[in-house]
Amino acid sequence: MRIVVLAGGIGGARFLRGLKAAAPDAEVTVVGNTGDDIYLFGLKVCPDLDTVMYTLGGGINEEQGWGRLDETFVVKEELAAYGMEPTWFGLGDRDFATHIVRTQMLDAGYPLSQVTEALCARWEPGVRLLPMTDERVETHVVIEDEGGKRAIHFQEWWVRLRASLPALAITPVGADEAKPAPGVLKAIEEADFVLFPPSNPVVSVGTILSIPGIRDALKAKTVVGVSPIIGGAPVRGMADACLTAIGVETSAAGVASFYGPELVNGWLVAPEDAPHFVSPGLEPMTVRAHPLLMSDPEATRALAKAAVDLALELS
Ligand code: GDP
Ligand code: FO1
Ligand code: CA
Repeated sequence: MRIVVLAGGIGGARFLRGLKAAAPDAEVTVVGNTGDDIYLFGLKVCPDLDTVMYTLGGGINEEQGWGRLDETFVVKEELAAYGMEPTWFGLGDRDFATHIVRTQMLDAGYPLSQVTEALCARWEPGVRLLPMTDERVETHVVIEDEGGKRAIHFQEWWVRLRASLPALAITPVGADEAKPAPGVLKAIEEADFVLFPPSNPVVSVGTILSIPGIRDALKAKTVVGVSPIIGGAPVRGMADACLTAIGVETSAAGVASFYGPELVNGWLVAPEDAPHFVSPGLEPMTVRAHPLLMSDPEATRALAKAAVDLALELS
């Protein structure tokens, strides 16, 4: 069985861990979001690719959901002592090594897809991890403060401001001109089905879908998604602020309509959301209730199995 998963960071990575347990013999290709990527101190940081790689490779800080296990922050403190900015992004010492290797390889001329493969040779995530594109795409957020309206990097809005200022617009800068990374379209074409984990619909899955060619390739496929929204709120993080920015209601039905029945064929919602699932125009989508909290390995495996079962039924 060949499965493609479009993944962001924490929600994507945890779901993938469940998928590996639910379908141990499947060949899984992950198309990872790189719109969150940021250059810091001259280094290329790819938070979502790293979150998937560390989570599946056993190197993640479990409580936090991102960054390394047993991390120390000596370099961060030393940079701050020199007055280096930004100080609001917490890069740990172990994590720094990943960004140094990545940047050195990129500077030597390797595309991000090959660099990611090289990093994964150490972590052995048990999936093929591809960036959505080899080109630079950065999600920017338009905010308005005392200084007027301006666009800032997504990480500054998310991490420094904690989405406290409303996003007036969220744009994946560079996406229009970007191409899917080598192997992405082929993996989709050859997949038995495609899964959308409960990743952020706007700045994770939405960003991947903004790369020309990916959405069209998915239209020929059975796609099953898992709602990241339970009872009108994200399970973690501030996805509600992203949905509000693009005029989508923060609900399982709101996210389903955002993807649309022409893209998503099956949709898993929490049992408490199923009775309220009002879906004008969504009839072609098969909606199924299943506990959606990835609270422990067994619940996560069962959720991934429900997604696989629904996809097999619909293919
Ligand atoms: P990020 O890049 O680290 O923000 O991670 P993703 O984009 O992959 O996933 C973020 C989304 O995961 C958030 O919108 C959360 O609501 C969702 N999420 C996190 N944990 C769970 C969970 O246990 N169940 C479900 N259904 N969604 C979750
Ligand atoms: N998220 C934070 O909220 N604060 C941080 O200081 C932070 C550092 C960080 C370092 C490496 C990395 O891979 C991820 C990191 N994240 C941090 C998480 C991440 O940037 C965001 O949660 C996602 O990109 C949002 O989708
Ligand atoms: Ca992310």
